[in-house]
Amino acid sequence: MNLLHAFAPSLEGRPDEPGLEFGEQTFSFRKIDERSNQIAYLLQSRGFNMGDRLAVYLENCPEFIFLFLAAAKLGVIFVPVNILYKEREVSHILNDASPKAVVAQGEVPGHGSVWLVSDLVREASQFPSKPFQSTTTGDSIAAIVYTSGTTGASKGAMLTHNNFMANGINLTSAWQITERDRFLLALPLFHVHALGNGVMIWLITGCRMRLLERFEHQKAPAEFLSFRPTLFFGVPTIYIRLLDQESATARQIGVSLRLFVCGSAPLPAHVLDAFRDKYGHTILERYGMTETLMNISNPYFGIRKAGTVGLPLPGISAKVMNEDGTPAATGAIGEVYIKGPNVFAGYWNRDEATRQAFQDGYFKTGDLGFIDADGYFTLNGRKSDLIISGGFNIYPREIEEFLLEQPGVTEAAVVGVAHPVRGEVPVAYLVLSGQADITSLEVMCRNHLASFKVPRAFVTVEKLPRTALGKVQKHLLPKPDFKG
Ligand code: MCA
Ligand code: AMP
Repeated sequence: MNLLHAFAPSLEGRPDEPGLEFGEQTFSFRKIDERSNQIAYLLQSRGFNMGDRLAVYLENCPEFIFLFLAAAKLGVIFVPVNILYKEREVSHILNDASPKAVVAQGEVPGHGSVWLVSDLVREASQFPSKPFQSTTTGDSIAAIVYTSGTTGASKGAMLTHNNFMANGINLTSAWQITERDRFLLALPLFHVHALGNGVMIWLITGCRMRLLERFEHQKAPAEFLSFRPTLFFGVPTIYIRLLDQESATARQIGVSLRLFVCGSAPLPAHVLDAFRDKYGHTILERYGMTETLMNISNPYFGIRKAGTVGLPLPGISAKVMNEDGTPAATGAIGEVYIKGPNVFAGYWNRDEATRQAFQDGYFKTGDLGFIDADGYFTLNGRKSDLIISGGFNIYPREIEEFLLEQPGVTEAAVVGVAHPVRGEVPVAYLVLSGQADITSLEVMCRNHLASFKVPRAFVTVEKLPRTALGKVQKHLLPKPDFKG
């Protein structure tokens, strides 16, 4: 079975229902299926074969979804690229994945030959919309999604059709999603939160989805009030932004809602409480990763414990392990290990990294946590010094390496500092020689790094505090106080 079998009850079973809204456009499930058939025939005519990669560098738009479906039909591997990425970050992904084409709305930083989505749509309209006979199987790779790499360069996680299906079917049942839901999706489709959760639950259940180009906190209330969704997925920054709404608006939004889900970064318990007071709903927090899709979730029925990520989803084994490979006792902190049909097939082109990521069939998440007496998991940070800002991941090492390439920077340390809205933001601590200045360093960062990776403060220090072995003691660096 491949993803199209899981989507058949919607694409074929509810052909005349309005499946997707985007701006003024509405697409029935039949139209969605036909558009993706046309693109699949077009890609085939361009010589795309099973296993070839197709990269997309697109803001949220219906074509993003049609392309994903077309690739799934053809067995082509879909490679979504974060549109906030600049030349340096995009080049790494495109060199690594070596796609046969890159589809974009305009220029792609540092990449010459782009297939404009407007041209692609025009060309596809010349192709038949009849069903496309797919030979893709559950073990075929559906997508390679790049995750921020601990060593500066990101790695491509290979996710199979079965991974996506297991995740989508699990969430549909765990969160009681049905064709009667109205789903508002404002998260970027290039990450698995929107693609692996949002698109899956929508196409598996055949509910109605309104897709937004992005979450804009000034415009979001109007979208809620006009679409009246029953279901919404967000990252903590989105829920913190929603707390700015007047109580009357919040109540009105809350009336139509059935379920608010949060993930991708820790949801502070005070936000969950304030949101409940304002919107009348207890946010359901869950935990996942690009490599595993969703692992652990607070229950739909039952207690949603603030500060925890809940219980392992059906069919998923989760355990907490000590450094020495023994299981941690109840309440003791260790590394979270995951096994199940949701776990990826390995890193693209990186056998050694793949081998190191697993132990006895379990994926070692790098997340630290503990299990309480009721079996609920609580996360306590990461083994590495990953920063999560607004739900986007940042590895300090990547920014440090970039800063050290700049003339006059002799030492650099990047640290995540608490921020009331974004959760954390990166701050750079620098030892400079005569020729460097902060203003031009900031401009360099803005020009070469995705906006969320640009340090929100640059602090010059005479030297970085180090241990006797030379390791930077990041906790000793003075932290600026961000007010939001
Ligand atoms: C953020 N920015 C964007 C977008 N999102 N620009 C274009 N398109 C976007 N979709 C940039 C802005 O240019 C701005 O840059 C900065 O980010 C913050 O924007 P702002 O308008 O102030 O937004 P905000 O109110 O702070 O909210 C940002 C956001 C965004 C909407 C929460 O960070 C976001 O969409 N986050 C979701 C990321 C996500 O889906 N992660 C899932 C990863 P500047 O600062 O330069 O002005 S998957 C995952 O983690 C696992 C599997 C899991 O568990 O889900
Ligand atoms: P990514 O590599 O973008 O898939 O991000 C995955 C990481 O996000 C996980 O390894 C966690 O560190 C973090 N994460 C996801 N959901 C949560 C959550 N509910 N609470 C805390 N951290 C989370």
